[in-house]
Amino acid sequence: MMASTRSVEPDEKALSLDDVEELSKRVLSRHGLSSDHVTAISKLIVAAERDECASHGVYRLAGLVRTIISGKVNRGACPAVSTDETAIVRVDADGGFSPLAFNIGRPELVTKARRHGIAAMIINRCVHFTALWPEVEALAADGLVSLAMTPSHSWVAPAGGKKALLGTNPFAFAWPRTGDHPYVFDFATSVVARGEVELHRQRNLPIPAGWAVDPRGEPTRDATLALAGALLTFGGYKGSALSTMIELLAGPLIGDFTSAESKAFDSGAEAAPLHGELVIALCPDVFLGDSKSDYMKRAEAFFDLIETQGARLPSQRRFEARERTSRSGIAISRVQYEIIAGLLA
Ligand code: NDP
Ligand code: PYC
Repeated sequence: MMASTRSVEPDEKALSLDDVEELSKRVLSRHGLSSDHVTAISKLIVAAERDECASHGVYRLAGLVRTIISGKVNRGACPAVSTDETAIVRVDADGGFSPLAFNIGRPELVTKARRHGIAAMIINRCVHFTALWPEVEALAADGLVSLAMTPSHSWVAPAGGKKALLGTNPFAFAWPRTGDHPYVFDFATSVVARGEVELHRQRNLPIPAGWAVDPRGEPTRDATLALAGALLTFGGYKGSALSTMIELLAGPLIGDFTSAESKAFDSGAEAAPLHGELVIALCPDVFLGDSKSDYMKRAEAFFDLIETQGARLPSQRRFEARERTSRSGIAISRVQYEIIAGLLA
C-alpha cells in the first residue's frame, strides 16, 4: 500500500489514495451495501479525490450513508441490461446506486456504437450522486466520443424564476485524443454543483454572489439560506435551457423522473436523487472510415489553437492534480475526517 507523502496543515489529515479507498469501502460495507456496489462506488470516490474534485469525493460518504439508512436505495441492487436490434441499450439499475449500472451496461454500449456509429445507453431507476467525467473518460478510452447527462433533485430556479424546479443537471462530453488524456468537460448546469455549496456550509464560508437565492427569492451569499432556497443556472437563460433539455432527454424521453419528481419521491429524506441517466456514444471509425486519422489530426490542431493563445482546456487542472496526488496522496480537513470516522462508529 502506498503511503501519503503529502505535507499538510495542522487542521488537515494526509491520506494516500489507498487510504481513501479503504475508508470508503469500510464505511459503505459497514452500512450493508453489497460488495459490487462498494467496489464500484469506492473507485469513483478515489477518482474524485485523486483529481481534486472535493464536491464528489469522500465528502459524499455521509450522504451515501444517509441514503442507505433512509431506505431510498436498494443496497443489493442487481442492474440488468436489456437490448434488441436497435442502437439502444437499457439498464435497469434496480433502485441501486448508478456506478455499477454504468459499468455493467458499458460493454454493450461500446459494441452498439461500433456497430451503428451512434448508440445510446438508458439507465433507469438509479440513485445518482457521482460526477460524470469518469464515465465519458472511460468511453474515450474505448475510442468513442460521448455525452452524458442526468437530472438530480429540484434545487435550481429556472432563469427569470425564483423557485427551485430544475436539477443541478450535469452535462459531460469527451473526445478521444492521441496523447495521454481525452478532451473532457463536465459541469453542472447550475452555476456550481450543489455539493460545492454544501462544502461552503460545512466550512462556514460565504458563497460568491450570483450563485443562489434564499427561500424568499432574494440573492444570498449565505450557504445555508442558498441550500434552503434555490441555486441559479450558469449563463442565465442559456444554462436554464440546457438544464431543461437535460430534464427532458434524461427524464420523460427515457421514461424516468424529472428532478422535481425525484425530490417529491425523496419526501424530505435528503437522500441522493433517484432517476435516470442518458449516455450517447459516437464512433469516429464509423463516422469517418478511412479519413478518421486525417480528421482526428485536424481536431488536434484545433486544440493547439486553443492552447497557444493561453487558454486552458477543461480537465487540464484535473489531469495535473491526478499526476500530483497519485505520487503524494491528498489532504482532507480534520473535520471531514472526523465525520467519516463517525460513520464507522
Ligand atoms: P465547475 O464549475 O468547476 O466546472 C467543471 C468543468 O469546467 C470541468 O471540466 C473543469 O475542468 C472545467 N473548467 C473549470 N474552469 C475552467 C477554465 N478556467 N478553463 C477551462 N475549463 C474550466 O464544476 P461544477 O461545480 O459545475 O461541477 C462539478 C462536478 O459536479 C461535475 O463533475 C459534475 O458531473 C458533478 N455534478 C453531478 C451531479 C449529479 O447529479 N450527479 C449534479 C451536478 C454536478 P477542471 O476540472 O480541469 O477544472
Ligand atoms: O453536487 O449538485 C450536486 C449533485 C447532485 C447529485 C450529485 N451531485
